Amino acid sequence: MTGERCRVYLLTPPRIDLAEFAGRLDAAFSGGDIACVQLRLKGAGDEEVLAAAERLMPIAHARGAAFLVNDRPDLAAVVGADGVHLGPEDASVAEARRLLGHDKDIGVSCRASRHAAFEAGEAGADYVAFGAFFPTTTKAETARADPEILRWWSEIAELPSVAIGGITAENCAPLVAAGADFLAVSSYVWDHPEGPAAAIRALNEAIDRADPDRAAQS
Ligand code: TZP
Ligand code: MG
Repeated sequence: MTGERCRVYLLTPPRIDLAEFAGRLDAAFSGGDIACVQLRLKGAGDEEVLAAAERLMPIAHARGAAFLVNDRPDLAAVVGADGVHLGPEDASVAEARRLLGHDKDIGVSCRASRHAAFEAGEAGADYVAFGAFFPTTTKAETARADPEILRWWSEIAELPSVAIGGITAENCAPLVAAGADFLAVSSYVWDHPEGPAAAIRALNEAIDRADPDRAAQS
């Protein structure tokens, strides 16, 4: 397997205490490479999302990470985020593109659907997300995906893939080996007994162990 090294894509917890969480996000970055932070606050009002983005986006940018907003291309546009992550119940790629323009990243959750991934690619998405690969309590209703979908996608498409759902340093190797470009993680990082930096360190070590060829090339 060759290509760019697989990287960590970090989701916020669904609910946060903003002042406290800002410190935890900064701590996560001290554990090593994080490509992207997705603000994923469930049940939050617009003001809460906007305030969180204004506080957290500079932390991500200071470490060279992209900052994406979940569900809401309109709010992503207001705060000048780097993009948006869309699920099936959210705006279309076309609508998000209209709001965000061509320089921003639009990711689409395709669950375990090859058809959805084709459609997202044709609609102009910048990445497709597959999952959940493992049981998760972070999202109530999830499909279950097999790592084979990552292998299939990496063989037929140029568009990067994001693997999501219950991913840990202990279970991620088959996803990396199958060609995932990013591992999206939430509870593993925020619930890690040794803290978020230890979790990010363990994930990056696991990624490099799982694919030493790609690690060496990057
Ligand atoms: N979509 C499928 S699983 C999931 C989402 C947003 C949650 C991932 O969180 P965790 O805690 O890493 O399982
Ligand atoms: Mg959504």
